[in-house]
Amino acid sequence: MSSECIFCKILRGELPVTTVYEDEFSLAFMDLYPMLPGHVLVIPKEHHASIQQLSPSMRSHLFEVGAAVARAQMLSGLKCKSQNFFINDGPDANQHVPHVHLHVLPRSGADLHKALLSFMSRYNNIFGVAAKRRRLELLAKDIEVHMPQKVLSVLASVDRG
Ligand code: DGP
Repeated sequence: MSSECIFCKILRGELPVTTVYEDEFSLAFMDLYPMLPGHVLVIPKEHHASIQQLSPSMRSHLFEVGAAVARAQMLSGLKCKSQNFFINDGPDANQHVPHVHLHVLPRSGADLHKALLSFMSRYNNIFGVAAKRRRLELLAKDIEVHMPQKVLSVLASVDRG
């Protein structure tokens, strides 16, 4: 864990978060500055800035959780037929939070302009964080209900030894 990292602060319970899935290795939660409604981030509980520092089994686990999130987004009430999965890995690649995170962005086709616009303006918080968090909580409930109790992955068997 890193003392300054905001995602480590979330993991330690020092910052509020709207979670859709958690297991002993990872956490999936609503992006507070979503590019589109239902934007979820999946993080490892270990603090590492780059995917290069993760074990192969941890990288694979993040994508297993991401795939389960994508399925849950499609089953939820979201307008969502597809997803972008992406990782900004390093400052030159627009990584703002130096703790590995997989973006799972629900897409519905004609939403590219909306996504690009919110990418540029999402840190300008004109409606206030409280209202935003209420909206995120409603969306999260719709996603969380379709998540499996536990995502099956190689990690548990590999890393428990
Ligand atoms: P990136 O630019 O790839 O490093 O993405 C960082 C994401 O993290 C960005 O989409 C906004 C999100 N984010 C930043 N601060 C917080 C926070 O305090 N809580 C949550 N839930 N998301 C955050």
